[in-house]
Amino acid sequence: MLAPRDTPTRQRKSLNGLWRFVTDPEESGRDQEWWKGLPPGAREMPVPSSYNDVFPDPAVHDHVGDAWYETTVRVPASWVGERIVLRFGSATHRAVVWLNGAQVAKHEGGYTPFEADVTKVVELGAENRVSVVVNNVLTWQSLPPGYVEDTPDGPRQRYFHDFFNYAGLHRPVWLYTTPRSHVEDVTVVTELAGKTGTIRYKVEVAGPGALAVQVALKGTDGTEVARGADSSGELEVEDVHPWRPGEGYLYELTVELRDSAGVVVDSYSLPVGIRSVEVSGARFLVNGEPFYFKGFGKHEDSALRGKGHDDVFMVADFALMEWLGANSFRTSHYPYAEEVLDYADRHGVVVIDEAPAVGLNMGLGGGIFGGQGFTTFSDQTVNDATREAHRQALRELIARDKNHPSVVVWSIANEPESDTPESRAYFEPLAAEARQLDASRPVGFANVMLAPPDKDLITDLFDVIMLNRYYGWYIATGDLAAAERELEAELNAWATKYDKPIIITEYGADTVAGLHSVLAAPWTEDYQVELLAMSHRVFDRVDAVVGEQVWAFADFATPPAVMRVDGNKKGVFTRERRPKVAAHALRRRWRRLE
Ligand code: BDP
Repeated sequence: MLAPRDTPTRQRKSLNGLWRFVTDPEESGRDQEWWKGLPPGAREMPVPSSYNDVFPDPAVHDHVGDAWYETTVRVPASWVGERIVLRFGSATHRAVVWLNGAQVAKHEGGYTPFEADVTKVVELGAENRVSVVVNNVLTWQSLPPGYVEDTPDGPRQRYFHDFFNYAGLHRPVWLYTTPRSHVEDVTVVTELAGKTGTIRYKVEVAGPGALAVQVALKGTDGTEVARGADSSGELEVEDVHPWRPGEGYLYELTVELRDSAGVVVDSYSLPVGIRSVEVSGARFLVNGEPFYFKGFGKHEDSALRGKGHDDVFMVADFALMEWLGANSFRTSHYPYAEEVLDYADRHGVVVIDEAPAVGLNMGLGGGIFGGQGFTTFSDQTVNDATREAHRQALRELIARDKNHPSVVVWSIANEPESDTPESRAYFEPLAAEARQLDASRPVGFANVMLAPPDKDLITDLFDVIMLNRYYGWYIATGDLAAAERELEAELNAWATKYDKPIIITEYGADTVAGLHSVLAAPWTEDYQVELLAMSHRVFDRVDAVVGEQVWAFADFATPPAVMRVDGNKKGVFTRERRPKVAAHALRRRWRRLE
């Protein structure tokens, strides 16, 4: 799926700003046709943002069910003759969209974009009303899963993941044009052999008329370096300037559609980084060279905005990662905004791109304690319909992100149950699906502590081993000597069982900023520093470990829980992005200052 861009043949208009907003606790909006106009009492709500934390109002913060958004947009009269598309970066977790009272889109899944061709519905040169109902309910068939409990005080959303169930219009909303006959999609796969780069490309065209496809590749100085005259083919780039970790060199691939007179009908430009990714034995190779992941599991999370995309936080987070010497992160536990991947592409940051499949494990509590009292896989819980939703989420993730050079691994789930025959039956087709959708990138999942190598039943289906490990925190709490022994024993067991690279995708300790103790005690900044140092000693002793991503980049909001102090405090930065002492320690290691 192409991102909307301004090109010589396309225009965009942003719908970001203040929309009208109302929650619908009685679920009456659909019956009363609120797409014809919101009832009195609607408030103003910023888009993009989560709606939960903007008002000091528990009825909004803890709302379960439908919430309505409405805005108006003046569509330029000059857009006559164009195809006009309304596009949402995401709507969490599902939405129905109307334009001028006509339903134009319906989408399930809170972290991927969707769009509607509104050419026939839009009124040119006039105000148009856009109405959206978003619904935040999590069920056993949604990703992530959850269920609603009816209580005497109203419905309560329960779920199995450790971050707050933020909802709303989290990402930019656009109205954009394309010509009637247009570039519908472009796919690129790149390879690197010595000084020669190869781009295999495929262009999909939609609309009337037989049009010729031409593609041209330019370097950053504007020089054309390769050209193709077919809807699919291979471009060879001699003396290539590769995309590499730390340097996001991007060529520009311009796709043009021309009519029989040679007139350009549509033009679309895609940034392309030429790089290769490969797993070879227990090594992870980028451009043929061993790559070591240094970085974080993150969240889209900040005060007031919740999961709303925010350029200030995005740029600041990347800047802090660079300051630390981090080279990578995982989009735990859902696909992040497209703007984030564009930024990673431009700055040479490596990304493990994760599907919104978190909480598929009833052996885990909100963090890691205690079971939930359900069976994970059953007719009543995670079932075939969930797997279909999961398959669809993978399709949409890969369709959106397949062209990003920064993305080097697909993570198809976080900490799912993976030690039962049912889990194998569930994941085998999904791993195959991911490979079929994109054969060019390794596929993995983040394994949970409950499924060490003697219990896990699915790792053979994947290319990389990604481990979330809490030695020194959830086990061997406060005993770093025992933690060191046990962590090393487990990593060696993985390395003995499989000839695959191991990426530690989570390790860390909850840390209250400002809390210190002489003898490093859990929850203090001193303990976080020592736990990370202990982990690093072990990683450095196990050859198969090819990466370390600390949990987490910053403190983040969770549902209320006895193990959470105003949210999850495993951040190396506070939620406001102030460093804890561990940030300085990581910087010394990752920038090799010690
Ligand atoms: C892991 C999860 C992550 C949690 C973390 C924790 O993958 O989402 O936030 O543990 O407990 O189980 O802090």
